[in-house]
Amino acid sequence: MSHPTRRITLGVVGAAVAGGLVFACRASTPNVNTAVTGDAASKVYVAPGQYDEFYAFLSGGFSGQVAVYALPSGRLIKQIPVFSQHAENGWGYDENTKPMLQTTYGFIPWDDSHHPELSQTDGVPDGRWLFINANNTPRVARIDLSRFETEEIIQIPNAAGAHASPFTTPDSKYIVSAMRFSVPVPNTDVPISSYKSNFKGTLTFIKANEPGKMDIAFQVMVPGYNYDLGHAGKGPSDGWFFFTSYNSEQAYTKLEQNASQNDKDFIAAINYRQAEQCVADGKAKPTPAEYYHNYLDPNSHEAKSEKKSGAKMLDPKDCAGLLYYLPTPKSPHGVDVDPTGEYIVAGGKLATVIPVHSFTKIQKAIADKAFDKEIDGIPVIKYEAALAGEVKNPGLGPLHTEFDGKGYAYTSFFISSEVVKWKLGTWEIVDRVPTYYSIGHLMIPGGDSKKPWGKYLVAMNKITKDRYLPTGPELFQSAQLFDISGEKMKLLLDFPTIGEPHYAQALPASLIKDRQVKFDKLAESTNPWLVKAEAEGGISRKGKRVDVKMAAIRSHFAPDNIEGIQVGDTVYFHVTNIEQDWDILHGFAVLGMETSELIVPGGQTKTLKWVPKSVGVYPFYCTDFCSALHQEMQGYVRVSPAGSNVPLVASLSDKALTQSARAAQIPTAHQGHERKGGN
Ligand code: RUQ
Ligand code: CUA
Repeated sequence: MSHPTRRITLGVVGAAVAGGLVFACRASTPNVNTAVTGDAASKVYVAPGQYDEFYAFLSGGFSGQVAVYALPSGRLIKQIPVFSQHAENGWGYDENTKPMLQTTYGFIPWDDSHHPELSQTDGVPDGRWLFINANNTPRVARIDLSRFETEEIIQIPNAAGAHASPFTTPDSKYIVSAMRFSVPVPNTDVPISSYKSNFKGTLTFIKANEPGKMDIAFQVMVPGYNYDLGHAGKGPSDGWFFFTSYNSEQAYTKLEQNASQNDKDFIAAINYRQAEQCVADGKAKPTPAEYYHNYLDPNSHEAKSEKKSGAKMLDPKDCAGLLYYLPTPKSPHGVDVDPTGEYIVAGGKLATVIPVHSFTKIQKAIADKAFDKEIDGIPVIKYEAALAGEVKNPGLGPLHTEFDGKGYAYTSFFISSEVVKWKLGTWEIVDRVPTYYSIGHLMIPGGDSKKPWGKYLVAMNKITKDRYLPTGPELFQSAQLFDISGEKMKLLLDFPTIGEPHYAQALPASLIKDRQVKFDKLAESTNPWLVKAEAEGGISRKGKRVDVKMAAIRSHFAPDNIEGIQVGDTVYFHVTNIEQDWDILHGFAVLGMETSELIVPGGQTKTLKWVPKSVGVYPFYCTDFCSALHQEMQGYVRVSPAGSNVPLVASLSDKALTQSARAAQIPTAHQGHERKGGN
């Protein structure tokens, strides 16, 4: 969902009223009852020095990032910058990571990240990677979970609004991306009113299982609806992918009304093995496409952008058995596949039931040709022919469903602001709890996989209101943790979140905590500006470009006095943190720079670009409190007029050397640090 506003909330409510539904708007009646039971505190209390049981990855929504929480404590333990510049550690500001945000639209400093997705092996999260989508300028990213760092971002061509993304196949061979906003494909200048004839959607399959080699495998051209969410089949339905769509009305104005006319929209069920076959048989058409692939090399810590072109586009008309539509009430949002792979559950925002499709019945309907009609070569399967059952009167505004692996499903209801627990197969409702307020996504550790770990459920709520001390007009979003180990769900904890989390993923900490990179080995770095020891620091000039190679170690920079820079020069500071120790980081900032600081982990080299505009002496310093003498970790750059004859010199001052020797027990060698005119 998009960023909720009062108006949108009331709009949906209005539609529900028009549909003759009666409900209580909990969001407008603050509930002072905290609804927790007596032992809640002990269930979320993780004693100082103890670890939590789960890592949870919540998308940042309009922050563009990923927030990592520990469960059950709800403690925020990391923000991973992905699609937005992050001044806190220089992501997207330093020369190393700027290429990560490159697209055919230029350098993009922000995006709207919705759905984190853990990589899987045999349908179970394996802790290797986390993928996440950028909704606005279509991209997907891969985060390496041994570093908690974004390593790869690929742009999706022929796409707009990459919302149904980046859900994975059970082997993470592919992740997908489908378009929330249909546009002309390829995009071109046409009247908006020609929507029906000119606007299309695409379903994109992205090769995902080789770090550094993510690429567009193939795309499927589909009618111009709004493709909203997706999930892969598993077990018997392995090889299939399911995408919801709304706006089968093909409205292009006032969608609120005009896209809410049809009783049913469609789930697109795609047999992607059939797609692979059709591509292999040469049935895909080469289509113009331009996109960027950006990769942060884990050995050099430098990102490179590569512009690529061309895509393979499949038309369902040319590939029989590729794609079917399942009529689904009404304006469906989430589509979730249960752990057995048999049931496909849809959350119809305006539906009065939760429809559940049966994979077995879909296969039979295809064999029997139980079709209503065909749309652009896509057979529409009869609703009843595919239906496993309906959960009746579940609540209002169903959005998303997760599973506990014990035969139960948990669905979020935005309008009636609650989580409803129901039984797969009998479709009976067994429990419901209110959420505070207006829940969007919900998440159970492994709850969309073949083997959910269960135990907890996190509700991610859109409206916070009175849950925390007020902070002016804008409040943080609120997550709530529930205990789902028993028959009845129990509220344990509220915790605030960063940005607007849409989806989340979680897995046991044991799957990743012992695989963490603690620092990079200097000996293995391939960074061209690496210095392995203080004596390797230096300075060089090529025309108006000056490169300074610098070592950072508790508690000084080497060199730390630089002269001979001139107005009109572009200076690159290449700072290597030569510490070989965990969690000893150094920062770097220089007076008047027009970018963020550098933050350099042990063994890495990072580069800051600086263009001094006037003469003077400019201090630089370490921004990360690294030692008792962190305040002494500083230096100076002298900037002279253009054409001046001050020689280019970089030196390590005696002062810094003596002090650092005291702090870090480095032998006091005074010589060998002075360099002139090159290194
Ligand atoms: S979507 S709840 Cu991306 Cu459901 Cu937000
Ligand atoms: Cu290095 Cu503070």
